[in-house]
Amino acid sequence: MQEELKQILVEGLQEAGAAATSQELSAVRLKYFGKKGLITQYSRRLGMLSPEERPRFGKIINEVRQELEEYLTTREQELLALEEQRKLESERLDVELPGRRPRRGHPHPLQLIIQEITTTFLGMGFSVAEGPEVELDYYNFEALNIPPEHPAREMHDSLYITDKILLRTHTSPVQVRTMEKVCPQPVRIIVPGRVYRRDALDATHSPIFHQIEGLLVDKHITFSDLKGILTVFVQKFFGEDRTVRLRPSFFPFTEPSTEVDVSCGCQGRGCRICKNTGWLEILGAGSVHPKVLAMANYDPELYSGFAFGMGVERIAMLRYGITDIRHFYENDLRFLSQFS
Ligand code: 2NM
Repeated sequence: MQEELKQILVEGLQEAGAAATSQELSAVRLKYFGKKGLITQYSRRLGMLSPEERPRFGKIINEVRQELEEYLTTREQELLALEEQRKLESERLDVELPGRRPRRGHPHPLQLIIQEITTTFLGMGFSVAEGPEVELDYYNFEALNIPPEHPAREMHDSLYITDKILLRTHTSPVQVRTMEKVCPQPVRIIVPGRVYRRDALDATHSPIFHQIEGLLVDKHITFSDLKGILTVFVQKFFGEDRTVRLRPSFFPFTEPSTEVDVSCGCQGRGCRICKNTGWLEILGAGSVHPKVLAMANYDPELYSGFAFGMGVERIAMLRYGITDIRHFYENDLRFLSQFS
């Protein structure tokens, strides 16, 4: 019995030493000290011994129990410390690790064009004006000398909300509103914004697009002021080697009116972009019609001015060599990220 107990102790110490985790160690403890544990069973057998034998075996059992228990406790502390250390190691937080940078965005190509054109005009003393996209028929047409029979007023061009309210078809109503507001002060504004027309989407048309219009009203303003300002703009935007050409045209709100062309980058050699004409049509302009001035309360005998308007998409397509307007609205990053 004594030999058996010694053997149990040796095995118990060995198993406790081999336990790699506190969980494994608990299993060892159960095997020896549990309800049906090897040492527990010996303690129970003590009662079956004679009173003479009891003290001697009791002492041996107690010694074995004590030694194994002590070692289990020591080993448990070792393992718990080890596990704590491993846990801390795995949860280590490096407060000096650089953060993950979010991917940086960039302006949409149309916004880049709007910003660049706007900045050029700011440099010539213009300020930026903005106004509503849902507009009164009065500001969109009537105050601009567009009579009721004019084609631009027909339903196929405009998107009406009621018979007096529509989505603006150009940014000109902002210019009328500004004239009304600041009259009789001079006006020198640039108006970028979104406009709406009842057009089907194709490679060169979109029912929603962007315009930049300009307006200058003061005493003694002539057509040559218009040509001078537009030449500065064209040479800043397209290059110092470019020239402008004016062609007679018609707009209800300007008289006289003109189409403005910029000389092509091919320098007249002829290319696909200018269709071998040497010229690119970029905007419309003219002297503000006396009726338009008068409706905004300026005296046409004292004041004169010029206005111009351009399509942002068209300018962007010319600048970047883009052949389909729909690229601007499809939010495909393979397209957009080329303008970062
Ligand atoms: C254009 C062409 C010519 C224009 C005129 C006015 C206003 F309000 F002063 F009458 N705003 N914009 C204008 C003139 C716009 O776009 C092709």
